[in-house]
Amino acid sequence: MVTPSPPPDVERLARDIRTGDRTVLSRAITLIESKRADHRRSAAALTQALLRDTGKAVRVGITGAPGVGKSTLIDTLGSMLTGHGRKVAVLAVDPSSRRTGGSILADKTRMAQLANDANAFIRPSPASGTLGGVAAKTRETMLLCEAAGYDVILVETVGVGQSEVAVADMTDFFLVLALPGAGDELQALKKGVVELADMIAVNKADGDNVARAKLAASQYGAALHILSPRSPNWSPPVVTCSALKGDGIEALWRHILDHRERLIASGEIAARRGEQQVKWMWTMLEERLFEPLRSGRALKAALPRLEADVAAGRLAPATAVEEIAAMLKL
Ligand SMILES: Nc1nc2c(ncn2[C@@H]2O[C@H](COP(=O)(O)OP(=O)(O)OP(=O)(O)O)[C@@H](O)[C@H]2O)c(=O)[nH]1
Ligand SMILES: [Mg+2]
Repeated sequence: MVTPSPPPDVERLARDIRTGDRTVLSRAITLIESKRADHRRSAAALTQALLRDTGKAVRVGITGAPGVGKSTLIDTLGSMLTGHGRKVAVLAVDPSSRRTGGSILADKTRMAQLANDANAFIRPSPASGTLGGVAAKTRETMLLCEAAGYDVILVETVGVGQSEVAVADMTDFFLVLALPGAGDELQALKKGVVELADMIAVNKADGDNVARAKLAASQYGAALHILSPRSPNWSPPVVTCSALKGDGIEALWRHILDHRERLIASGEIAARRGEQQVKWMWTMLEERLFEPLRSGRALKAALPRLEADVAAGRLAPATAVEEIAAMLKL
């Protein structure tokens, strides 16, 4: 296969990223996040140039209801890992408008240790957009971080909408955090999310909560038992931990490494990543194809009228599609 040679500045950027320079990495991520067509071409050339330097990290997705302790866990786990000599990148997928400039700051304060750690790199979620768009940017960012030498990637997403699926689709291990509580906690966790879980960790197992956390863990364990696991080589464990106190975090990481070892041996990690790459290609293409619908000014102006006419029965949907296709020159 012949790949068009990237413009020289991209080559230099790629070289500087490989040295692990954080300022360069941040600049490259900004390029990835840009919507400008020329930036997008450079960004694609950049990821292509770095492709062989990617893929070596342990990729972990972390989800759970707001306030369950995801950021606190990432801070504790991430600091433990940098203490082991790892380089940790923390990314996020949050397509909702929930998060504005202010809470990016809040995130950094909740990851106070990591935010000041030279071997950690924290990048907030790309600004709000479609889930597909936000997830695509986070995936590319993950690749850049790997090329820059980060060997653990932690991707946080809040348990709303479809963002968990997007994060499960870009990671090797999907960790679901839950809270200690009565049986109805289980109902609170969406079934679809539990099905994606490679492990459930009942967090805040400290102080008065320890017994309740253990009880919740055994209930989750029973519930997981009746679901068919994602991999024939892995039964998702249920653990308890305290992200705040650090209890159970070493054990949690050992499970992640154990999973990795087994799925590398069975070839599943490689197969899963291959499928993910193809899926990314299609989602990016979809995004690209829909782009003119969102950005074409004439079309954007015409869409409300077309929708209204279709809704009122004045215009057949098929005729509306013909009109739109003509405007898109399809
Ligand atoms: N007691 C106790 N409190 C915790 C623990 N982990 C987190 N918390 C507290 O729970 C609150 C929420 O923690 P975060 O880490 O911000 O939770 P999050 O899941 O990242 O929240 P969002 O990003 O808003 O969805 C904070 O006040 C934490 O101090 C824990 O293990 N034990
Ligand atoms: Mg958080």
